Amino acid sequence: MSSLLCRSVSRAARSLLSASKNARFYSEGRAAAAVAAVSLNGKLPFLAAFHGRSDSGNASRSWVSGVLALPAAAYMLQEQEVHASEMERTFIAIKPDGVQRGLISEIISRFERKGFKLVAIKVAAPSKAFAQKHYHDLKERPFFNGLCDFLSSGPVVAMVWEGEGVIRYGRKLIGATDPQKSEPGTIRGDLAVVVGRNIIHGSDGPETAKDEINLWFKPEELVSYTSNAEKWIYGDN
Ligand code: DAT
Ligand code: MG
Repeated sequence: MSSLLCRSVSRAARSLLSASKNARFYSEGRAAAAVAAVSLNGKLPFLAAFHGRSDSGNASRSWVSGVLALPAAAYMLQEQEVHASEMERTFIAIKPDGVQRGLISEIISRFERKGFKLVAIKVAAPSKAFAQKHYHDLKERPFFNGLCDFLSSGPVVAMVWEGEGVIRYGRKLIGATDPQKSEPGTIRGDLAVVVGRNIIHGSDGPETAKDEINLWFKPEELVSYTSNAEKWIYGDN
């Protein structure tokens, strides 16, 4: 299919899906896709004109594959909309040691390659008071003051990552708090040596994730979008 045709089909599928949102069949992806595929013939008369051609040239073959792609495209679009509203988010920060050691791209790429989606990012220079807020649950610990001095000593890359199970799995990617105990293959296991310089922070549960995202970001700094890869990262068989 030409890219123009692809765009038209995609637009038509999208408009059909949004039109069908209030209809009962919206909850059943395959039914919506079937309706979309049938209705698209009416929406794209130039496509319908191809219908019934008997020659076996490329145009005919690409029309056939186009027809087959329509239900799938509509189904995938709908799947993505459902996913976007259900996805979990976590707060991840590259601490001053990770930034100073040039590990920003290394750390981001591990989350990105896994299939998680970056929805917010900024370079911040937190004050000591801000660091104390961030680590408030550790205020009784002997290392609290040094920890807050350290977090406020340099740039931090603050991020929000989104995906199914991202809070728990993000912690797995990061590894144990003490890099001496982190497994090889984890971020701290591969890239850090001591607990006081373990290069990365990750929320440890749904409540802290929500609190930390709210502490570091304004709602308008979080960007909701559908990534192109999502239809290949998520799916049930
Ligand atoms: P995590 O960062 O894995 O969630 P945590 O919340 O228990 O770990 O502690 C926050 C940070 O405090 C941790 O990343 C590094 C520092 N820290 C933890 N235990 C420490 C210790 N015994 N000595 C020095 N710093 C420590
Ligand atoms: Mg913690």
